[in-house]
Amino acid sequence: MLNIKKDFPVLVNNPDLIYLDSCASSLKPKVVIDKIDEYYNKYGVNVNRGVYALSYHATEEYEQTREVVAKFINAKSKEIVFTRGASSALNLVASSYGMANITEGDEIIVSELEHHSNVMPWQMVAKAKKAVLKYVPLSSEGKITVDAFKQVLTNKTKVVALTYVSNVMGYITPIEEIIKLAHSVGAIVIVDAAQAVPHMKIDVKALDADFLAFSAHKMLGPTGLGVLYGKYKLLQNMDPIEFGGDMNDFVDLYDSHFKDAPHKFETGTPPIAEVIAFKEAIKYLEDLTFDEIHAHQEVLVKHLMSELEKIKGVKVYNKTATTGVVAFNIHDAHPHDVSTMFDEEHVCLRAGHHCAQLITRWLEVPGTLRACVYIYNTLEDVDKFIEVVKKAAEYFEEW
Ligand code: C6P
Repeated sequence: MLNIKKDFPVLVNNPDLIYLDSCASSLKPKVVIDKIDEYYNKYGVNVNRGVYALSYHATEEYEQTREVVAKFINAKSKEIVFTRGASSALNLVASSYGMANITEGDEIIVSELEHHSNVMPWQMVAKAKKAVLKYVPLSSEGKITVDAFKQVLTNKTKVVALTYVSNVMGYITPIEEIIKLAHSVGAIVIVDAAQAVPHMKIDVKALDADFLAFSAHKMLGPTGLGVLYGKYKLLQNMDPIEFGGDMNDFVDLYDSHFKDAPHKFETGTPPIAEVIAFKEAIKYLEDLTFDEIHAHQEVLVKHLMSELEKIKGVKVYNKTATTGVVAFNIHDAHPHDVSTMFDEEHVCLRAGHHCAQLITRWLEVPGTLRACVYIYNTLEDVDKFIEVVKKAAEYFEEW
């Protein structure tokens, strides 16, 4: 089992804290915080603009992260676009690729497992272009299956936008087979990997994904930063959706010429400290190794699920999920009412629809409680969490 709480200042400074909200945002190890500190204390200047040594250094540190990210997912560095988060990355594809390539009658496939940021942008495209939005029917457990995907795939399908791991159900979508099928009808696939990248090794070439989006802050990195991977040919053929400083080669009175991808998508001063520090998060994860991360998580999830199952009045919605997400409710109590009991006991978890209202509606509940275990959690954390669940189950039974 991993034993790394000491690497996370928030856990060191709050020894009573049981942090089970890593799906919303993970905690950051000291190496990441130190790198942010180093940027502001030692060179703290803009990138790609200054013609002086400090600016060259900042630019070098910034571009090194692009290389580290590319290697991490087996892409080329020119295929990595830095964005404000997974949401911005997903919106960029819909607003640029979607608006330019979707026409009347085309079909776009999504699912009820999607986070709002991977469904709302396609609703906008479908409305604007008179295209048809289709939903993969979920299995009785709430999973996307290859067979169900085949039911909605047609020769009119142009775009498939699916989550790799749902932020509520935690199931892993069989995305590799789905991508093959989508490509067989000429559709492109956008993979929302925001909840996948923190937990599993991703190889965009092996997957043959056209686009893949994720956020730094869910995988030990800084906030305000995301990544859009795109096949270079697709990125090169796309127009930027924001215009301004540093994304152009020259600007004339009535026309301008953009830089090549990825730079044409990164206008304005980027989140420099965040990008620079992000590589430390990736190095930290890689040093732990995904084998160790899996093994650790497996023990925690098994223990958590088996203990929850024993408590009367607890309903778990995703019993077979393995990625560390557990969605549950206690009796018929509203998750927001229950969550205050967890807060009183220093247990951080999320309650509500988790910005994925379609799946809570599919589950026919107003929301769920959601506990997410990650690399720094321990069996003791799970036991303390279970104690609070027991207390809440007793309290709300009498309510
Ligand atoms: N989910 C959660 O608590 P941003 O907020 O842009 O970094 O990521 C958006 C996003 C996209 N896809 C999935 C699958 C996600 O889980 C998220 C973010 C957080 O579940 C905050 S709503």
